[in-house]
This record gives sequence, structure tokens and C-alpha cells, in this order.
Amino acid sequence: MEKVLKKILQAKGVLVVGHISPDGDSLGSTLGLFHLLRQQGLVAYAMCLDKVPNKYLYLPGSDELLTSSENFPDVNTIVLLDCGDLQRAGLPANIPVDFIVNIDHHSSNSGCFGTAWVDSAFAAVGQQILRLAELARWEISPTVATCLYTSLATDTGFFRHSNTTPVVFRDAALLMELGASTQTVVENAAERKSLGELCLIQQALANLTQECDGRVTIIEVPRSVYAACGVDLDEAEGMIEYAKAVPGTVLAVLLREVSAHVTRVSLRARGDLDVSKVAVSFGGGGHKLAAGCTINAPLPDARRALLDQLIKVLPHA
Ligand SMILES: [Mn+2]
Repeated sequence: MEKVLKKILQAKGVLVVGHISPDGDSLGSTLGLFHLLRQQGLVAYAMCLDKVPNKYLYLPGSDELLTSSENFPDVNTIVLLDCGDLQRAGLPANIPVDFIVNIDHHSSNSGCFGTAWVDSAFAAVGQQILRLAELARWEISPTVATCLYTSLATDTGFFRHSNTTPVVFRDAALLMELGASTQTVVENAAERKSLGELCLIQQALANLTQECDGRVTIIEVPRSVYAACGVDLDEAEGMIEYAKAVPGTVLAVLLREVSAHVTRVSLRARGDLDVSKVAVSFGGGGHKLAAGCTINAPLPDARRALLDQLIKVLPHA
């Protein structure tokens, strides 16, 4: 953490960037750090090379995000958040910077990319940014608090997932005291459902199936559903919660058809499983109990290939 802070303070301009298919942690930590650096009078930009979901547009600074890697800002340092490589950020490998700083909490991140601070004990990267701000003695404004609270709330499933530690609750309380707009966060990032999303829920639940005596619950979302409901693929990510909700499920799987030959896979596990290994074996990554990957195969083939691997990590009934 000290090395990372030093690199940031020495930088001649910083570009903060999170991952594509941005989630609340990626956006919250990116914008949180962006505001912290700007408030220190440092040259800082924030970038997101993918569409920001509507439910996160309340985040202060979301309208200032750079959305293209062309017209690259005049900076010499990239701070890469909530992922472990440039590709996941949507950036080309030949990006014109001198230094790369990586702050992440994914257990699949080897911590070998640039000056890295990777620690899977943190529930969200936003929590790491909070620690960094404390170390640097940067003032945390209500704007920053709202961003970091968003990280913490969304990556813990609004304080429901197993990564919700006592420290998470203490940090959430601290951010609330510092002025985080907690009601705005919950109303937008958690409760907001467009008619298109409700249509998606209705259609996706019609494609719920079970395997392995009900221990694996799978929801499939074919491409036709996105068009019918007027939503995009990223909006379907939350569907995995419905699979995980079914009693007896130790492993929830969401299969989203990206194209005729590409399938996006999300995995959520309960208990002692490590699904990140399975995700990594397909070129993806994640945490022990929440991981994902993309399989270059039609949905039914991807399902079969995935199940072959999942059965190996599944405990015997
Ligand atoms: Mn995260």
C-alpha cells in the first residue's frame, strides 16, 4: 500500500481506470480515487471504456468519465482498479504510460502487474481506496464517501454476501458519517428496476434448470431475450441471485449468450467451494465464491463444458 501511494504521489498525472462491464465497485473506486486526487490538486482523469449502467449514473463524476482510449490524456501513470490486466480494462497493451499501479482484491490476480497492491481480504476495492486515503491523510468529502460507499455496498450485495465482515460494517458507518448519500445508493444501485429489467427477470426465470440433484441451479439468457426486453447483456448479471436463492443450491450458474459462438459465464458458490479455479481454467477469474469467464462456444456447448469442470469441484452429496 505504501509503494502504491508513493507511485501515485510521484506521478505526472494519473489516469484511473476500472474494468469493462463496470460494476458498482469498479465505478465507485475509480471515481472515488479520481475525486480524492483532484481534491489534492493532482492531475487526474477517470476512464471507463464501456457503457455505465443507468443505475450508476448517480455517481458524482460519472459524466466526467473518459469513454475512449483515443485522445489519451497527458499522464504518465495508470491506476488500474478492480482487475489485473489492461485487457480487462479495455485498454490496448501498448498504452503510452511510464508506470502502472494496480489495486485489486480478486484472488485470481497474481499481483505481478506493475506496482501492485492485491489483497483478497478486502470486500471491495473501494475499501482499499479508503485505507489509501487514510494513509495519505486525504480528506474524504461527501462526494468521495458516496463513491466508496457504492463500492462497499455493491460488492457485498448490500451487506449480504459472506465477504461482509465487521470491518465492512465499520467502514460503511464511517462513510455514512462522512456524508455518503446512502439512500441514493440503495435506491439506484439496488432497488431500481426498469420495465425492461422486469421483462428480463420474467423471461430468464423461464429458463431456470437444475443439475446434480438440485445442487447446481442454472439460468440461461439467450440473445433473443435482450432484444425482446430492450436491455443489454450487462443488465442480466444480477439474475444469478435468483439461481442462488433456490434452496439446496450450492452452485449458481448464469449463462448469457453474447453471440452465436460466445457465452458469458457467472458463478456463485456457497460454502467451501472455489469456483475461481474453474473460471481461470476457462481464461476468466474472480473470487473463491464468485467468479466468471467467457467461453467461445454456443450456449449449449458452453454449458456442457462448464458442467464437466464444475462437477469436479462440487463436494459429493
Ligand atoms: Mn470488486
